Amino acid sequence: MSDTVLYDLRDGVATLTLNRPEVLNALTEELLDDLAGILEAARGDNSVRALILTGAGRAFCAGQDLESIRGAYNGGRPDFQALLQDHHHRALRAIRALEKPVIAAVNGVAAGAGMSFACACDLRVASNKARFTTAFTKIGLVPDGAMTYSLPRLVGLSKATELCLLSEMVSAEEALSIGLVNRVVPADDLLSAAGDLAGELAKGPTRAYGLTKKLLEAAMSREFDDLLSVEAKYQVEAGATEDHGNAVAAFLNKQPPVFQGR
Ligand code: LHQ
Repeated sequence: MSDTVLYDLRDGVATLTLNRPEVLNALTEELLDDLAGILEAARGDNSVRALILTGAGRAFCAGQDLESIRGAYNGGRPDFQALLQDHHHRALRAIRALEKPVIAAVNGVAAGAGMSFACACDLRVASNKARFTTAFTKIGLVPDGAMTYSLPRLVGLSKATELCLLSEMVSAEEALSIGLVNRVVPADDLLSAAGDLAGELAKGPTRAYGLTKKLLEAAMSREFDDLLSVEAKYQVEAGATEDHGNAVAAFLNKQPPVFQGR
């Protein structure tokens, strides 16, 4: 594997760093495949209980690397279908399929598919230097990277429509005020703030977190009664975990719970 994505695992927290800082961590097929491979491996790795996705250098991610597909415009067009389906989608699906919390630590600009990746994560902690732009319409494209799925869910349809049509740059402060990010911290504190949050989650009931993530996803597209059935099914599963049994016992003994992630 190349070094387009750096990987660090400590105390249950895996940090994935997009690592093409000279081009603002723009996405190539190689980077997307590396990212997908790491995420897919993390899925079955019990030592990983929370993840952080961030960028090296001054940017989070500037979206698709337009230089890498420059040649395809010589008398033609890139194979959008293959690029999206075989590379972008594999990495996005890997984030959503992870039954563990994934935090985007947005250190700088997040543009186009870079913003889509930030939105695909479960939580977003932003540096005060972070900026967001959907960017797609600036180059005559529609939003991709499931932006039209995630953005309206985060900020509502009206704001998502504005951001997708106008592609204006959104500051970290505005991102916080519209619910696009969960927290904004000083740039120098970003990794420690994201690390603290991920560390807290890594010590939590991993199975319940994974099921909660799936339940929230299901809730967006189900009828009320249908959702109650899904909820009961997942509660049966969460209720059968060692973590649940131990936490109830700890509560009854007036002790703090200790979660093992199983
Ligand atoms: C870049 C990029 C970049 C290459 C900065 N590529 N080099 C999916 C499938 C198929 C096709 C198309 O797209 C998609 C999904 C998408 O993601 S479409 C959207 C693609 N992204 C963009 O359109 C954003 C393009 N970048 C920008 O608008 C700016 O660079 C932003 C606003 C992100 C940051 O602006 P600045 O802070 O002023 O930085 P900069 O523009 O000076 O960039 C620094 C360097 O990074 C520069 O290279 P240089 O050699 O001049 O230092 C840029 O060329 C390079 N870079 N984005 N996407």
